[in-house]
Amino acid sequence: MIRTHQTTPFPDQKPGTSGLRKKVRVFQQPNYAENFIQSVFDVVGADLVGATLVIGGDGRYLNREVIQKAIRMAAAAKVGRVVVGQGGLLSTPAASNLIRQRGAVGGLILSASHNPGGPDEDFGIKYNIANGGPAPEGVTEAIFARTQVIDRWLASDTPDVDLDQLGEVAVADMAVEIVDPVTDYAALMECLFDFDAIRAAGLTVSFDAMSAITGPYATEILERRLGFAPGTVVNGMPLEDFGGHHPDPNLVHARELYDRMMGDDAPDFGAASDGDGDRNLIIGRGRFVTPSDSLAMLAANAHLAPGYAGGLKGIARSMPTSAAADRVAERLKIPAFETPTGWKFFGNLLDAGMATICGEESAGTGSDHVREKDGLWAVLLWLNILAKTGKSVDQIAREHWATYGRNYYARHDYEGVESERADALMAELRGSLASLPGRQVAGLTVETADDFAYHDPTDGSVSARQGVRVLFQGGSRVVFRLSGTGTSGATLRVYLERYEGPDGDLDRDTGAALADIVAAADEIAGIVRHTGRKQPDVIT
Ligand code: VG1
Ligand code: CO
Repeated sequence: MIRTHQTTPFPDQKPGTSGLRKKVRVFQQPNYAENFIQSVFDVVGADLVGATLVIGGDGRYLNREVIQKAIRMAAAAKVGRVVVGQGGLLSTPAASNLIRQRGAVGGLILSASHNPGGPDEDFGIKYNIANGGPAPEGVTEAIFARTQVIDRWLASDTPDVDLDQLGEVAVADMAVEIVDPVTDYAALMECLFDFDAIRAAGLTVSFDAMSAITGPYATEILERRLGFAPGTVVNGMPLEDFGGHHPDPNLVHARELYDRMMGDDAPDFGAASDGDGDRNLIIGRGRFVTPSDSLAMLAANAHLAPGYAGGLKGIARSMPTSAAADRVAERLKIPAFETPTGWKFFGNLLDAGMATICGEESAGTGSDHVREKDGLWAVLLWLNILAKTGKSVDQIAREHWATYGRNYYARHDYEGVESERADALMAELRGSLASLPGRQVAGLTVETADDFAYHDPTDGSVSARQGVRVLFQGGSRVVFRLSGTGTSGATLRVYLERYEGPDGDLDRDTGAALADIVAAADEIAGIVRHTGRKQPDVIT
């Protein structure tokens, strides 16, 4: 039987950069998750009837509970079949793949990605559309509008489903299919990459799954199918609270891996992924590769993998990501695209066949094989390149810079800033844009300054106010924007970049190379004055 439950709207259900993210306690309020899920279903509407819907999450605290709710609500929305990862688990890229393979109408991905998990931490819900990618802005805005007026949600009056039992059961008139979360994804990876070459290369690898979703995927693919030694995957068991850690693969939260890769007994290749498996950290023995550089180096060498042997159609990067990938596109004579932050802007370019590889400075890289960024994909493409060239990560990086020049790059995050202060900083900065060109700051001369607006070349849609960028003479740059994934206060992100040509000094310390840009950033935006912070909380 289908029951109607009365409810009232919550004012704060606006999806951010990547879905709705809130504290677990917020999601635990009566009707909170239901209101959002029902709003999604109301927006998708009749397309749900008889259709397939994929549901899975990164296994964090509340995952199973919300999946049970979503199943009952899908039955009430007359969905024909839901496909759920066993144990409620699906990495974000695996969910994207399942949506595409099953011809699903879309999917619910339950994750707060790199944010910590547990009863006092974060949870999230994201809706992906039929191409497997995050719902575009038009859809997320419609969902938000719906949350503001919702007055009822519907659910079948049925007991919980056993999420651990593979196979098919019925919930009201709907089929619930519990599938192995890894199998289809691992098969896709085997088509894209030369597993024989990787196996034969005799590389040593350390992969840190950060007690999050990639554990089972990495164990199956790296240890079982590619034959890397047992123990290659560390922290391989997904935990509801990620072992109390921040499942964010950066130099702060994956410090142990970094230290190991810089030590005497480092393996050839080190990598890590995040809570939901869509990010990657790449560190060769003695060589950290910035995500922006990784995108450029992967694009330059992708033809070495069977899935990309025919070449690339184009390269897309988010605006704050360094311009390193643009130089590769130029040499390959293919288009380069610059989109706002967040994977949802890449979907149209991939669907239109205008880009093949995409990436973000925040450790997200991916291709047209799915419509999400994909952590293990990046790891496997790197391994494929190392195996085919016989070179080390350090060698590949040095040769790349000697050809294209080097974009020294860092991101400074100021976390938990009072929202009013962060908004005041951005407002003042936006107000000063017109007066910036020609100004001398910290020995640099501002060439141009603007608030980035994206004009989607496929559908003509415009996304304005996507971050302030200040370009200096000589190709250095600073970008300012506020995070759209946090769950308390504001996070100011400051992206710093200096370009050094192939004949320049390619072996500098990044901090030293960026020092004058850091000083200029503070002078331009008044970071210390507005936030009261002398130092960023996280440097990546
Ligand atoms: C951050 C990153 C962005 C990424 C997003 C989702 O967004 O900067 O590049 O796409 O997280 O990644 P923001 O608005 O906080 O800067 V994930 O792995 O958290 O889904
Ligand atoms: Co993620």
